[in-house]
Amino acid sequence: MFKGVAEGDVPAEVIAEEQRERKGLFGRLRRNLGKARLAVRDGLKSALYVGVDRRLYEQVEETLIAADVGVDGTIKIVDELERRCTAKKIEAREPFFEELADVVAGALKPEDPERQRIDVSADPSVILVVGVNGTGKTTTIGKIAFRLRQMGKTPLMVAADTFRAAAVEQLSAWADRAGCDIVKQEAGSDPAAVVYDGVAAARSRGADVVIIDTAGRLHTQVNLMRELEKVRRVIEKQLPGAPHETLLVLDATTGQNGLRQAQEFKQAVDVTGVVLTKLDGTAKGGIVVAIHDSLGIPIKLVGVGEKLEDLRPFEADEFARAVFGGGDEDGD
Ligand SMILES: Nc1nc2c(ncn2[C@@H]2O[C@H](COP(=O)(O)OP(=O)(O)O)[C@@H](O)[C@H]2O)c(=O)[nH]1
Ligand SMILES: [Mg+2]
Repeated sequence: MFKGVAEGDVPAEVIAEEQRERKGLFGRLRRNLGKARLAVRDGLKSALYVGVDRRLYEQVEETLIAADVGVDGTIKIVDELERRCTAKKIEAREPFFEELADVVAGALKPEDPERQRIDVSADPSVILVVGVNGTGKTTTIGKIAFRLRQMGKTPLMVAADTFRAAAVEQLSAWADRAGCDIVKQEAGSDPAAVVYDGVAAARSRGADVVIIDTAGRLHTQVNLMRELEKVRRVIEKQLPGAPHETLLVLDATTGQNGLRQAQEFKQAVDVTGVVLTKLDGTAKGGIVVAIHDSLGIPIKLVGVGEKLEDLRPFEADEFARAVFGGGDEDGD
């Protein structure tokens, strides 16, 4: 999940629990996507007699679009699928689905696998967390801090969502739960000033990872996007090389709108990774393909619930197999 934390630092029971949970999660995703999967399979029954034909590809296309993969990504995937199936002379259902999952997984992997991990190797590392209101930024920060604590790191939260007093209180509650320090000022303060304080505090208190919460903003709110650019500049100036990560938090249930958000945030603050939240409650995980395919932003983490432990590294192969893949087993 993190780059800069030795694998040996992660307690074995944490890893075991994660593997158990992941099976359940992808099983759930499979069930959520059941209808789309069944539609493809029903179509396939008749298609089986005539092999892998045009109708089948059209059905796959519809499924991908229904899962929010987006038109461009869908076309690329189906073209590649067709090329491979022709080359390998694939005519039966199972190998066809296997190939589909493989192509989707390929569309989700950055060339350098290291880019899929959160870089916390600098000391201190700075993670800036951005996104639209209600996507799960504050919750995700709590989860990340908790994971880092489990790995023996000393995170420090910075409450730069100064819009509402409640936002600062909410982050403080997560800091308590995760067992880490927080830097905050009264509501209404300049977020850039809070961030400046936060980075300075990390250095003086010896914290390793600074995690910055920001106010939710719509990608269409020009002034608020400027404010975010300013926050970023302040960090850059104070600590060359920072922020080491700028994570965009996206709500998986919002579908195609997520792609527009990603475009705008990427332009303003150079997003290094996406955290896809609420994957526990949707059948629309396909948006990750659209984001990775058209913007080249890797998906780094997924949120699978409202609790401290409900954060997972994103695994392209498992994800693709759960959502689009072959096999009839339920996954759990
Ligand atoms: N089911 C589910 N709910 C989540 C997840 N992440 C966040 N939430 C919920 O989404 C709501 C908004 O979260 P919050 O962190 O306040 O969003 P923010 O406005 O971006 O800071 C809260 O009710 C969270 O409990 C997740 O992965 N799964
Ligand atoms: Mg918040």
